[in-house]
Order: sequence, then structure tokens, then C-alpha cells
Amino acid sequence: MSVWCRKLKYIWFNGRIVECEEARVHVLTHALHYGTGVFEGIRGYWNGSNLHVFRLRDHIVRLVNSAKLVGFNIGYTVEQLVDATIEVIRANGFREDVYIRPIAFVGEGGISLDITGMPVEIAIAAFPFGKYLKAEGVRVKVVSWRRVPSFSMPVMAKACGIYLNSVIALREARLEGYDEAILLDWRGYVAEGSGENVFIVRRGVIATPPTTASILEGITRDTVIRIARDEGYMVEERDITREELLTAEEVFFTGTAAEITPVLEVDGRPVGEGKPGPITMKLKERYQRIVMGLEERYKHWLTPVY
Ligand code: PY5
Repeated sequence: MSVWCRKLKYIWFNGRIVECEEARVHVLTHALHYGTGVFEGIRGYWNGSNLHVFRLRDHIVRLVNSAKLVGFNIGYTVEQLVDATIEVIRANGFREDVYIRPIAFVGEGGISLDITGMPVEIAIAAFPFGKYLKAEGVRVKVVSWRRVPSFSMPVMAKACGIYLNSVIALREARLEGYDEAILLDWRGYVAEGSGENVFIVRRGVIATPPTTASILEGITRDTVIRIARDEGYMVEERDITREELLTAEEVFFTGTAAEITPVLEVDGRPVGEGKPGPITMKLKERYQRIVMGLEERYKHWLTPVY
């Protein structure tokens, strides 16, 4: 039995709800060999009376665009996949916070690198999930591996193969005792974490690398830019140097899994006073309220499951 099937009962697989154990693939699956898949990470939050999926449609649109960038067709519309996501959560009857993982990949189509006409499979799984990074904050290392440049890979796609870059970067940070990695882009500017976007605060101004710095265009990044601006903060999308990262008053990560996580230390140097900064904490609190459905202004980002 798969360890996953202790956590969830049903998975949406190629158009229907199947038992968890049935959602399996063959070892000769193309994506297993060449990384030819695209995926999403989405969260659903249980607020005591209903479960709300955060920015569901935006995530599904990104999934479809990721497939377009890699060069295969998912074969389902955004609306069908939005409905399928809700359907699989309902089937499992979750009444707690969940993480949702849609994945579309090239299936059993041979060993050729030419994926033309190869079958595409798609699954959506949801399972109970808590924190991804230490909520109190993380210690990071600027690693030696650089973020793959967008002239080598369509880095705007959340594509499976690209994650080897994240895996080796995180491995380097962990082997040296850090919690998370920050990767520079090919030019030497700050790109992002292994699975998060990065923000800094300098002289009270919030800044984050632009989409031209080979980053994944994070949905939480977009959320934070918007709520920070709504709060009256100045937010710049601009290139950030390593020195700026090392001398910032505050540094934090954003991501679906990481949510908003304070960075307490970069390369062994404390960020600010080495504890979560006031702007980080304010945005983090606001974010928590939004996903719980407590902020009327941002309710359009939530899709109720029940
Ligand atoms: N950058 C990378 C490389 C990511 O993998 C992610 C998300 C982000 C940025 C943030 O994007 P978003 O805000 O849209 O989530 N990472 C996934 C997540 O679910 C997988 C992490 C293992 O957060």
C-alpha cells in the first residue's frame, strides 16, 4: 500500500475519481525519465465551517500555461479542472487544511524525446497538510547553484524537470545545516528560494525580484504585492543584489506551501535583529486572515468547497 493512501482515499485521475491505490503509473512513464510534466501546489483552508481553496482558478490557469510552455496539451479546460479539484476534495470529505497537487505529465509514449502525439495523463490529489517551513522563521544560504536561466528552460512553467535545480540547491543548503536555499540568477542577482519567491525590506520599501530574474511567477508573490500596496507600502519589482539581501531590514519567503515565512539569517548573518520584522509580521497576519475568509475585500480569491 502507498503511504499516501493512509492520508487520502480518492484521487481524480484522467477524468474520474479513483481509489488512491488505483492512481498508479508504469516505471516507463515518459515524465519519470525526462521530467516531462507540469504541476501545481494549491492550498485549501478550513475555517471551522467551510473549506476554501485559495486562488484556485489562477493556479489552474498557470498549470495550463505551464503545459503550453513545455509543449503538450492537457486536454481539459480550466473550468473542468477547477470543478475536478472541488470534486476530489469533496469525495475525501476533508474538514481540515489541505494541500492540492494537480499534475499533468507525458505517460507511456516510448523513450523518444519527441513528445508529439504522446499520451498525457492528469491527476489531482488533495491531502491534509500543515506547515512546510518553520513558521517562526528560517536560516538560509545563498547556494552555489544558480537558478536555471529562462534562455535554457521556460522557467515561468511550473515544470517537473526544472525542479531538479531546486532539489540540488536545497541539498546544498541542508548539507551545510541551513533550512532553505536562495538561488541567484545567471547574472548574479537574487532569484528565489528552492520553492518560494523572496522579498526584502530596505529603508521601509518592499522589493522582490522581477519576472525577468528567471523566477517562477508566484501566485503568493502576486497576493503579497497586492495586499502590501493596499496597506500603503511601496513595492518594487526590481533586480536585487546579494549585498542588498545581506543588509536588508527584513527578508521573507512567499509561496503556497511556505505561505509567508520570515528569513532570520542569510549566510550566517542575522537579518535585521535576527527576528521576524514588523512588515513581515503584518503581511503574514493579513494573509492568514484573507485565506480564512475574514477579509471581505479579498473574498473573490476564495472558492468554497462545501
Ligand atoms: N518559486 C518556486 C520555485 C516554487 O516552487 C514556488 C511554489 C514558488 C516560487 C511560489 O509560487 P506560488 O506562490 O504560486 O505557490 N512551490 C510549490 C508550493 O506549493 C512547491 C513547493 C515544494 O509552494
